[in-house]
Amino acid sequence: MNIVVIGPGAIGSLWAYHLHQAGHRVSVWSTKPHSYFKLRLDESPAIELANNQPRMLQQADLILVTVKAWQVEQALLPIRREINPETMIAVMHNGMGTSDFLIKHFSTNPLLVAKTTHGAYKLSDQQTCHTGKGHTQIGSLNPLGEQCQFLSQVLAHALPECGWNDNIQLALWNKLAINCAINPLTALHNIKNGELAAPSFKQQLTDLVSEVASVMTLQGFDVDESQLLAQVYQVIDKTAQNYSSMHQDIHHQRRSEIDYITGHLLSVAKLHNLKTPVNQKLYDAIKHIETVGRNHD
Ligand code: KPL
Repeated sequence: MNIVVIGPGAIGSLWAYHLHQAGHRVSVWSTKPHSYFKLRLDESPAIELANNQPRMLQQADLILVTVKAWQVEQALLPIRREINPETMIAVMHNGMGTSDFLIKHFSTNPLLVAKTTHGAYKLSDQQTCHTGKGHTQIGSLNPLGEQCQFLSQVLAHALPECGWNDNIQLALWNKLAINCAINPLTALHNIKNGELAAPSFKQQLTDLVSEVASVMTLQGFDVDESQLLAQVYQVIDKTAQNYSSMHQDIHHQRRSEIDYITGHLLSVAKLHNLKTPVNQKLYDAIKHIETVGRNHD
């Protein structure tokens, strides 16, 4: 397949590398000006992929968008005329809230959304480390996307494991619950995920998850609140030694994904006239740090 990966950050590079090794014609689209993009994964020899070549976009069978949620619009809008109306577009990012934009601007394209638990980070522009093997799920965002279930096999062949999920929205909401609970708290308290297992965080985690569960119920999902909380504690335990992505963004004074994690929850809660004060407080605190900085607290 002709595949363009938009946003070769850590996860984008991981996929670009494996899709290339699986025999696909892979190129990338990045903010870098060069026409080639050099990529090394772990100890493997470097590969060279075409970068920012409109012809590749025009010929793409699949565009895999791996930029952060808040970058999806700004990455796709300038190039939308280069994208064939039949090209499959799959987004893969933390958080939720980009589907309205995609459905509005790419209504003729098969649209898909994927979530992955693979861990990767960039040592440098060219060097990516695959830090943890994970699992990927992909599902459709529109009826045309439903016809692209074979994509899960394409992805699974390149980087196992990957499965098709008919109920990808539920999977995304479950992940959103985990991110609403873990990410803002670890960023605010400047702690690793594992430190949230302390009894002092129990009430707050319970309240955060309870609010997410209420919103999910209003969205039509059948939610078991205690199971959702148990999942949060499982992730805290499994990723105890990690700093969450929001912790890292705030620590490095980068824009975080708060608008597409807690912010998405708040906007859906608002549609249902539901108050979610515990999440609102964390949202406000993170926005405050993003705009004013931690020193002015
Ligand atoms: O997805 C994550 C993130 O950091 O964004 C978790 C699951 C919380 C792991 O750190």
